[in-house]
Amino acid sequence: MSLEDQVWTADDAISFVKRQGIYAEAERLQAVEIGDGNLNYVFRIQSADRDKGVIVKKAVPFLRVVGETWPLTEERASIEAAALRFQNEVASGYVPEVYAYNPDDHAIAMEDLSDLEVMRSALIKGEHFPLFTKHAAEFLARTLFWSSDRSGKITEKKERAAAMVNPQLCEITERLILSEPFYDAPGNRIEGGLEEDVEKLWGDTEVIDTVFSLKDKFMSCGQALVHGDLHTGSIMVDQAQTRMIDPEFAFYGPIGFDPGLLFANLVLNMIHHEVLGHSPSYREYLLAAVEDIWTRFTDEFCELWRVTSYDGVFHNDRTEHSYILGVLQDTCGYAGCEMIRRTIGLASVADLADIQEEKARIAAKKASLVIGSDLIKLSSRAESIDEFVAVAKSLDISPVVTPSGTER
Ligand code: SR1
Ligand code: MG
Repeated sequence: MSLEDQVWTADDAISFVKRQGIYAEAERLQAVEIGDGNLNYVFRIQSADRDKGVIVKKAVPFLRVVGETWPLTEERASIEAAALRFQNEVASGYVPEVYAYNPDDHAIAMEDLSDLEVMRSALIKGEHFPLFTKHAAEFLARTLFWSSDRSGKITEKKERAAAMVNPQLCEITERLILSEPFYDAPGNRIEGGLEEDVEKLWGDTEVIDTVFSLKDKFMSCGQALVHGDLHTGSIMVDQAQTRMIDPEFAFYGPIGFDPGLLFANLVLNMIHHEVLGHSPSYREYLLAAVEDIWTRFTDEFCELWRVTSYDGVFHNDRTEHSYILGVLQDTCGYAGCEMIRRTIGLASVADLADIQEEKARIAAKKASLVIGSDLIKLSSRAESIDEFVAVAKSLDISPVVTPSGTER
């Protein structure tokens, strides 16, 4: 049987939720495959008798977007279930509830969030979410603090870290975010018109050497249980709620990786609106969000650190400042890598790829490469989040189409 024959049908997903006791055998159910991600198959199960459905996420033994030429362990489902359960414990309300996980099926049944929108699509439409910064900051502070050594839960941390070793998914990140976009790798997708920009990036020794350090830290610094893929496609929102989904890349890594990916994707969305000549106030909204998330996240992290007081004399203004500064610098660096890989690497994002007008799309990608490299360089000297925002604002990204859609 080929690996692709192991993909579930809608009936398989229905039989799974019944076996897990979520629905009675006699209940009439419908299932549709709704997954649009790169890795897994996702089914929405609905019963004629209940309003709310159930989501079934099934890991297959290969990377969905590539096929069976890229085999991948199905154990990622156990990492995802464990990460969701931990995150729900310490940051309740910010992740979908897990109803069941079965290690033999490599499948999770979880809360249906179909009433919410994927944040990337909502931001492309120019929507505003007044509670998002508070929610994102609380999720970051609580999950990263309570999984870190700073919480004093040092035995639990080591046990969890051992259970959450995630070598294959980390390798995807090591390749796709922290290696291949920085040399002429076959998987890259470099659009015509970017050749000179890409050559310049690859020839920039400061960028290359800094990416080496960021990659080394990603591979060796188990500070906290990071979500590992916190881009805006991993966030569901509405005006009242924010949920972080899809933590199959979770592992013990550098804290700055999560805010780094999140901020990069907000800046990519900013570029999208800039090149299309949309209202400049949206740029201010997105950059204010970066600043607000950072401030709230670090304030709550430090408050939890003070109250928990595991570090005793070692927790003082000096150590607090240098710890948070290290996280800030990593945040800048990983944000830069994420922007670059979303521009020329294997997995793009709609904020760039779905810009229809070629000139505007190329202008957006050029801007992303410059801001991405500047953020990588900033990572060795950043002192405050204002510098991150200043780099994101530093380019004059002139609109390539007028708001009415006519090319200039
Ligand atoms: C080929 S997998 C590409 C990307 O999809 C996931 O969502 C991660 O971001 C990964 O890097
Ligand atoms: Mg995902």
